[in-house]
Amino acid sequence: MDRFPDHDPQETQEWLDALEAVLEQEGPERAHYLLERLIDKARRSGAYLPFSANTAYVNTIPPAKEEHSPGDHAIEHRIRSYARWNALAMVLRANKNTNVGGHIASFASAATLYDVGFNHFWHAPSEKHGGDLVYIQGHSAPGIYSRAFMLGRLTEEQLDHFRQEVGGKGLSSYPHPWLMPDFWQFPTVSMGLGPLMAIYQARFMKYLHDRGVANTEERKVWCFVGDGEVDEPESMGAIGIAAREKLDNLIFVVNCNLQRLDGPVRGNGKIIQELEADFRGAGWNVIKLIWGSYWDPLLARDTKGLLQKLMDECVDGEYQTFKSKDGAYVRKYFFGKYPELLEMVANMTDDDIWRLNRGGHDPHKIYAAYSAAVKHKGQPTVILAKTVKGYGMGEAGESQNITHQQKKMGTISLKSFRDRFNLPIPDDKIEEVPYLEFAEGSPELNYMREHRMALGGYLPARRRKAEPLVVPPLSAFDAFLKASGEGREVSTTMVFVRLLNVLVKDKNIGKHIVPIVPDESRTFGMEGMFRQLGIWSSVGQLYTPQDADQLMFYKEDRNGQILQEGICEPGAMSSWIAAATSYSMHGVSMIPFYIFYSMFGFQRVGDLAWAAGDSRARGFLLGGTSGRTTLNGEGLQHEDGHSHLIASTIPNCVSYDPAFAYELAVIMQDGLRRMYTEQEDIFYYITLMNENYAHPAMPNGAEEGILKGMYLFTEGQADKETPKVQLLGSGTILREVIAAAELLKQDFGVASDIWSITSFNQLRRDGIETNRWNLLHPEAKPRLSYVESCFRERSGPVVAATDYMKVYADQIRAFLPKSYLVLGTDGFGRSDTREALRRFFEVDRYYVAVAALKALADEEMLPKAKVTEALKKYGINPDKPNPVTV
Ligand SMILES: Cc1ncc(C[n+]2csc(CCOP(=O)(O)OP(=O)(O)O)c2C)c(N)n1
Ligand SMILES: [Mg+2]
Repeated sequence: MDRFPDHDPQETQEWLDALEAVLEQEGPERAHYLLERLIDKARRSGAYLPFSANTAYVNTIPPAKEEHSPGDHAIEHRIRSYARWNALAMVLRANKNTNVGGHIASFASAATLYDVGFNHFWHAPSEKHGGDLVYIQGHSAPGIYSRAFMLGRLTEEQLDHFRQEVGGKGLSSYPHPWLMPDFWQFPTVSMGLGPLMAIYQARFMKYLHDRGVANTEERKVWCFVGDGEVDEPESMGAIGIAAREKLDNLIFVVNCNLQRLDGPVRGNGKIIQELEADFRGAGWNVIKLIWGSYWDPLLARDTKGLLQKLMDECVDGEYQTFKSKDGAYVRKYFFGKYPELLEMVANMTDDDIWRLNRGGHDPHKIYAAYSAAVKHKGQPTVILAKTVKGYGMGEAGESQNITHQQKKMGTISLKSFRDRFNLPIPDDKIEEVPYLEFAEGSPELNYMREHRMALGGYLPARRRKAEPLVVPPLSAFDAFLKASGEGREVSTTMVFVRLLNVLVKDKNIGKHIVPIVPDESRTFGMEGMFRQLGIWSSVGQLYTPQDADQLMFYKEDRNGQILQEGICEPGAMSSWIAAATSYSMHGVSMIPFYIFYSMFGFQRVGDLAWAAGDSRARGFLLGGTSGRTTLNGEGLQHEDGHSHLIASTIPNCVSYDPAFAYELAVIMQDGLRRMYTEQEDIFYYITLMNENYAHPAMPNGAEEGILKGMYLFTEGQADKETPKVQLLGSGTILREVIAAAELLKQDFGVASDIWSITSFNQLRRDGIETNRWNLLHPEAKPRLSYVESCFRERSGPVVAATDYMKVYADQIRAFLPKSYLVLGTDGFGRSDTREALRRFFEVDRYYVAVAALKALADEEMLPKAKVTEALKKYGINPDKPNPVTV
């Protein structure tokens, strides 16, 4: 308001009095209406009124509108105090003997926010309710364990093994479903992924409901977010989507303790005000939960708005400093700014002033905010709760910049913590930091149990399996196992789309398929599915599509099956994770197929792919237009030569680079079986290409090799005198290898065995496993890796060529008894024809032939002059610059 000088205070007062009268007699809704009309009138008359999404720095819900908690507050306080202590104890104890780290201050600030949720709001899955989903902030894990311990869900021994998981009794540092598959549901500790995944989870629940797959109506997604965490673009980047999709099943709780790891979040500003404007601007329902009940009488007496003015003026850096000091300091430096306010608190002691609490520590206010949030319709809700980082830690960390990593507390601090929370620990035991439990039959334990039972059971808890699905046998894909026939040249992408078409029509699993595309359907020839399956939209289609008169028009539908994500790979990946973990979160397996430009896959959303592994996701990722030379024309940013390498870093990601239709059919069928019938916690990454060619029939008995990673495609005919090579090819480059074998035979009389390598990644995994076994069983008969067993009775050097970096094929070197020469596409891509690119990157048939001759020459099976002859014959300049350097 200071921006506008008041030229006529009397007139101002008249308007304010008029408003006051409306508020009193007709209520706030009428007042709101009149104000909106006045603003509208002013704007229509040409006045420039810039939008402000901010309200005063006070609670959104006034005391008179607060819904009262039905809980027993004394009992809840005791429960919470024990929870605080145990959380702290497990970190201190874990660090006494080992140096494994842990966090105290985050949960200390959030304890009441969690406690109210556990006691009153969060449903576990039961007969009556599908269960709420709670994304817990990673660094609050000790507090969650602490509560589970008090309920008898975890033992003291487990608590003592916090962050010491190797022996099998430990507790994960953070929420990791991979490591604690019955407990944690969502991996959240990589900042920003929790909020992003929660938004798409809430959206996916609406999708499931609209499609009639699962009833998700009463269920909510709660997501706890750190105020520092909102710095991540992933945290804030999708909030507009949540509002647009009207996700009223979504509640964010931002724990605004004003600090992150190094220091203040917004020392010079106010994080709550900043977020209020961001979320309101995006269309969210915003509930500010700033001040606790002890402030209510002061605010009620603040008729001139001076206290509110001071609250507005004070920045977060100051608010943090206040809570690191004491009541006398707050009196002097906060209230002391205005003599009237100093007067207002004159009859309060310093202790009274210190007790003025923040909203996020007040169970009554939290209850009121939560109950308003769960009732709100038509919008997602964010609760901005102001708290104190390290609450209760006193001089050991409360509101101190160092507090985030504080994992030690001296005896004096522990004693004052004990006294502050009235904990029954005698002085002579304090240094042991004993865990506290409520005795069987105590009112506190009964209270905790009864409240959880009323809400359906314990949380967090994770479901490991759903009903298995009956997946089609390989014979359902019979058409793909035969040769495509003369003139029927198709890409593996087209083959995939046809396979998907078979699957969506399958009577057992058709309904479970979730095709996910980030605005690339036309790129992959999937536009036919728009009409056939429909694009899911919660409002259906409110317009006549431009192409309505065409067979394959752009159809949006409430029952649509396709998730069209727009140009948002992190969002598409989050949808995929929601679908891929649906077996656990919703008790019904979904089969997501997310297809993307391989270059905008793992390297764009790598950390989400890692979280998918941790989440035990089951589904298919399809890297379309894969390879450095196979996507002609697109150039450096599009041509991918390394996604398989990134895929190989995720332990439960199974990856393949098939060349032919039957390979893809075999791989997909087996993936369906493993993930949805056997319910293995793995997911698939399969690369697809856009090069059209004819597909041969499946060689007899090739299935096993296709799945293991290699099989003999054709055998070279050779007598004893004929030199022989083993040629390995992957993806479309297999076709260059096949052509190279022809050149070798015709031009140099060399015979080749040709192997199709469907996965160098899988071959390496098998080899590593075999070597490991041999290492640990030195006197047993050594086992052979699959690669070794393939080449045991084969002669001639081995040459491999792929459309990826050389290191991809190089992965099996250790398991090859012979010399091994690898061709690959290291370097930046560029646009040109496939032919020119393959020559440039030295992976075309001529280079394969030259490499084979060189390998034979190295083994003295051919004179070196033959290699020179081939270079000349195929027009290869030996002084051509290395493609990596240009
Ligand atoms: C992507 C990512 N970057 C950095 C970190 C390291 N880190 C862990 S906690 C933290 C500070 C968190 O502050 P805030 O979000 O405010 O949470 P608080 O502990 O204050 O509740 C940081 C930087 C991380 N876990 N994830
Ligand atoms: Mg913080």
